[in-house]
Parts: sequence; structure tokens; C-alpha cells
Amino acid sequence: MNSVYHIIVRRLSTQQNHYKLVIIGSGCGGLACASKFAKKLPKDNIAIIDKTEIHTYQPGWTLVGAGLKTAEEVEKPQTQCIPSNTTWIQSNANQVEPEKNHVQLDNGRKITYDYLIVAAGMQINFNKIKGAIDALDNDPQHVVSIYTRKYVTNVYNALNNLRAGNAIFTFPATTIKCPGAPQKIMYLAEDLFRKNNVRDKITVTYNTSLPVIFGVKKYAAALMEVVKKRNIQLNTRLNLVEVRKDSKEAIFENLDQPGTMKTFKYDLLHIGAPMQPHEFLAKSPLADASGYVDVDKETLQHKKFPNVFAIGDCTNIPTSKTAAAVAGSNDILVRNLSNLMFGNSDKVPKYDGYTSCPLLTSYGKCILAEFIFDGKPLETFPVDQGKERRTAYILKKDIMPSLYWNMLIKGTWNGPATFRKMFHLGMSK
Ligand code: UQ1
Repeated sequence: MNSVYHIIVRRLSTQQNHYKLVIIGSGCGGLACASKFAKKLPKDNIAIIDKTEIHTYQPGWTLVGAGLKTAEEVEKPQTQCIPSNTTWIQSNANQVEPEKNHVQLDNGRKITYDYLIVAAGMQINFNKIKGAIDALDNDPQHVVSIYTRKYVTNVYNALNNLRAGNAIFTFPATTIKCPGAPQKIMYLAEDLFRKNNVRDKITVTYNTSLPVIFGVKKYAAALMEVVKKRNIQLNTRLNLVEVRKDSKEAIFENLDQPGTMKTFKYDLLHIGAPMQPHEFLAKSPLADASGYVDVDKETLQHKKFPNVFAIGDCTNIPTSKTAAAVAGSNDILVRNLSNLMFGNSDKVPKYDGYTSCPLLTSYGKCILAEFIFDGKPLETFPVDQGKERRTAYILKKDIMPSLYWNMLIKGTWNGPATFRKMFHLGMSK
């Protein structure tokens, strides 16, 4: 009786501040790892730190912008996503001291750990563009972005109501997550303008800070064909630096001639959001000079602190930041960390950089880009995925969301490598 009383009093009066495994971030990387470790560790061993009450299937926001799904259809309460024997600490981390195995929360509380997984994602920063937030907030019929929950719901109306003029789509001069998204929404918009019988009255322009349309040659060639066929104006090395909402002007810096500006009049401006690492990580000993968490790209283990691992958008792994990259790397992280945690020496494959970008090119077609480190294509299906295909569209629109909700965040999807091996074995027979 006495001991039961003590347990209850302890529960009510003190919070547990030490966990064997602490995970910063309950996005898809954090959840995939939490779900896997939840099967290996008893209750009260894992804590996941994140203030966000709603989990978003972020790859769905292009579909929301195109009017194919509602914002509510691509989100779920976090309570339905976090594994039941994992403690959800509903705060944000604001400092990490890996020398002391400490994470400090924004309410001042300190959590200590034996092992840490950083899965904090990255931060959107519209402040990098003068006037952008004012325009997004106050002129949502003309200035939009699919990149945040707050603005994504304005996109479809703005696209669907456009009758004439200049539609400009931008790609920023920072590392971004889902680097294909700024052009996916453009292709869908262009198709929507056709459906609305206004395409001949609209100029569609893609202004990108990059020197090419896409970083992987094979898909860049395919996308250049789409751009040509659909009469899209492509301008490279232009970075959006200012939006003047009253005169509807977008000011771009020519990155090849720094300081030289070019002004475009717009009737619709879709902003590819500038992004940056979270400040608390950038200033921590975990980050490299770029501000992203410095991990071994093949093991996901931190280069200086061996009890720390990281996954997804917060890392400096040189591959495109996508949910598919999390799919391709979460099992590798979990198996490497398990070896360390349980003193095993199981052989673990090295992460090859697998990532994927389902490039929606219209309502009904998609180029399914899949590649590894150094931009080498590595395709799952035994067909040329550089071609626009209906099957890839269905995969992106209807299959990926359930794969994400039912498998990836539940820790049972390790990417399509198994299918790839199966198909390619089949081909060689
Ligand atoms: C993938 O695994 C994944 O994570 C669930 C995505 O994110 C939503 C993707 O977009 C893609 C393409 C994959 C890869 C899966 C297959 C079947 C090619």
C-alpha cells in the first residue's frame, strides 16, 4: 500500500527528466525512429520532444495547392502518431549540450539522455525576402506559397481565379526541403490555366536561383522537354529578394552579377520559401559551419558525439531533403544505434543517399525521380521513370499518403529497395 502511495506521489510531484533515448522532433524522421525503438525498449525509456499538436504529411501540400486535397486531409493529431509507450514532451527544444547529454526545453526544463536522435527538421524563413510576409498575409489572391500551413490554403483559389497576366514561380537561394515542389506547383498551375481556358492569356515563368532546372541530369533533361512543350519561361540564377505588393513587382537579384536587380511585374507570385537550420541546432556543437547537424552520411551517427544520431532535413547529409530520404535512411540509423545501445555488432548497410521526388507535371502525370548520392539515378520500377506517367501520378497522389501514415511513421517502411531488387531480379531472368 505504502509503495503504491509512493509511486502515485512520485508521479504527481516529479517529472521524469532522464530517458535512455531522447528524440528531438516528431516529424516523419522522429516518428519512424521512435516507432522502431518503441518495439525494442520498455515504457519510460523514450521521450520525443515537440510542441506541434498536429502532424502534417508535408508532401501533401503540393496536392492541397492544386486543389486535389484539403489541408485537413493531410494532417492528423500527434496523439494518433506517437507510439503509445513513448513519452511525448510537448515543448520545443531550445538548446542542446551534447558534452553533458542535455537538452533544454523552451520552458527551461532540462532533459538528459543516454542516446539522442535529432530529427528537428528545418525552418522556413520568409523574412529573407523583403515584403514577402506582408504580401502573403495581405494579398493572398496574388502572392502565395505551398510551403506553410498558414499560406497553403490560399494557393488553389489564387491559381484558379487567375484570368490573365504573369504567373511567376520562384526557387530560393538556400537549401530547401522538397526542392521539386516549387516547380511541381507550377506545372499543375499551368495545367489548371489550360483547363480554365485562360492559358493563352497567361505567361508562366520559373525564376530559379539554381543554374539548372533540376540537380539530376536525367530528370533535368526530361523537365526541360516539359518546359519547352508547355511554353514555360525559364530563368536561372535569379533570386527573389523583394516583393512590392502595391505595385505587384517582384525584384530578383542576378546571382551571376551580384547587386544587379531585375524587376518582374506579376499577377500571381508563388514563392519557394527560403529556409535555414533551426537556430538552437546551428549554434550548438552538433552543427557544422552550415548550421546543419554534422553526421556521417552513411551511418547517420554524429561525427563528434557517438551517442548522437540525426535524420532528415536537419542533417548535413548531401542528398535532397524529402520524406523518401527518411524512408531510405531510418532503418540504417536505428540498426546502427541499436548496435551501440545493446552492444551488438550486426552488419548494417551504408546509406546510399536514396531520395525521391515525384515531379507532378500535370493533373494526371508525374515523373518519378529517384536518385542517390552524387545525383545518380536509382529507379525502383523496371520502366524509364524519366517519362511522364499516369502510374507515377497515382503513386504520388493516392498511394504515398497511406504508405506514409500506415508504414513510414509506424516504423515499418524502409524505402523501396526491396521492390527494386525484386523488379530488377525479374528483369535479369
Ligand atoms: C517514399 O518512400 C516516400 O516516403 C513514404 C515518399 O514520400 C512521400 C515518396 O515520395 C516516395 C517516392 C517514396 C519511394 C517509394 C516508392 C514506392 C518508389
